[in-house]
Order: sequence, then C-alpha cells, then structure tokens
Amino acid sequence: IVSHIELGVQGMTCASCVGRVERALKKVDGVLDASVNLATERASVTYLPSSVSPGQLKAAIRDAGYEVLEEQ
Ligand code: 9UX
Repeated sequence: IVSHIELGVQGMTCASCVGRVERALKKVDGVLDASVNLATERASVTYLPSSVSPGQLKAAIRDAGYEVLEEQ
C-alpha cells in the first residue's frame, strides 16, 4: 500500500531550501518520493504507511529547520 500526503511548509525563501526539505524527506525510511514547490509552499510526499507516519514526515521537515502546516 502506498500513501500520499500534501503538507504546507513555511520558511522556505530560496531554491536551496526546497532541496533541503526534499532531501530531508527522501532520506526517511519509507519515503518513496518527495517534491517541494517553493511558490505554493507545499510538499508532496509518496510513502509507505507501514514504514512511516505523517507525524514522522512532519518531524523530518521541522528537524530540517522549517515549519509545517496542517495536512493539505
Ligand atoms: Mo537559501 Mo533556505 O540561501 O534555508 S537555503 S534561504
């Protein structure tokens, strides 16, 4: 089973921020793909819910230094 989630991410001000958030998400076990849009301030994540929870995805973004909004 594969799940998908859209998270709001705040605090990204340049393209390198996007790379940081994408890398932080992709290195989490169970994340299959992650793409971040700077303009819309959203992260789109495809993951295995048997391996990782939405809370862990949010924590990865916060640990990278950015703020996460509610699921969108
Ligand atoms: Mo750009 Mo983002 O110089 O944390 S990497 S602002």
